[in-house]
Amino acid sequence: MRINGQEAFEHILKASSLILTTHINPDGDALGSMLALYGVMTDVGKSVRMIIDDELPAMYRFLPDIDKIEKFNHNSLQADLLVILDVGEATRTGAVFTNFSGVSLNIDHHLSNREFADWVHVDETASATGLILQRMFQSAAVNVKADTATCLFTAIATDCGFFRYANTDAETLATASILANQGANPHWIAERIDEKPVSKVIALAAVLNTLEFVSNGTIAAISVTPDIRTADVEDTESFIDHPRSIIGVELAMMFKPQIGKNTVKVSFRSKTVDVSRFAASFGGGGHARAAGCTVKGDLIEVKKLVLD
Ligand SMILES: [Mn+2]
Repeated sequence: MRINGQEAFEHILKASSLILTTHINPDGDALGSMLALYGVMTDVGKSVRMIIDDELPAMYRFLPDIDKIEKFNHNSLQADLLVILDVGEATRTGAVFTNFSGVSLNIDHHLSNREFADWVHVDETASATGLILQRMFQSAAVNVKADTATCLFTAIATDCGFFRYANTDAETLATASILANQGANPHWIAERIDEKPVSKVIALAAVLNTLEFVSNGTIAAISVTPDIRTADVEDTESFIDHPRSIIGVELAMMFKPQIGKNTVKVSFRSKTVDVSRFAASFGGGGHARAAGCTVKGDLIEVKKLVLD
């Protein structure tokens, strides 16, 4: 059932025990939103656990309380309420959703949201799930501490490319200002997000060597071929920003074969076309300007299929 933000927050406040989760391959919005809600709810005395069915990317280690996140261990999960943040469909939680017996609430901003939870508060106009949470905190007059502001600022800033993507609107900027007032340090957060190990720069150079164009240069594709060492490079997602930035390119794609599986992860970024519908036609989803899917086959097969 679709509910509004106030109703969603009331459900959270009514529960005495909460499990928070988010999507596999967690990004800044996923982790920042989960940690912000964790901070606010533990402050009011609730029993709160954070569980993700995946590893945590090292680049977000600076986020307060990130060490409290548990990796899903396939035990069945129980709490008054499962809050699923920044997730548009159940399988994106890994096996967390299916192993939880109880009532679930989904707070999200994905255009492709499938409304799988008992209660769903989805606002696809919000630039980040962190923005939706900050709206709830503000309207409930929650005292947002500096650590929580840092988590929310990271959530919002990373989902809008540090206020450069098409989803950056007046509310996004106004909210960032409020969070800066509440103790988030934009420069410090940007430095933490931007710094990277040398292995990542070397992997990026190799990936950019695979750059190719189709459709008269309006589509640019890069591939994370298996020979490119990315074992210690967890976040290759940002590599797609390079082909996307090329003059004349309307649609950027990145192909990444998944080791040990006969599947390829495909990411899409666009300047004007709706790629969420395109990704959905391959069983994926996302946002209008940023989406992705996982397609069966090897790199050559999947590239041909998608580019055709
Ligand atoms: Mn998000």
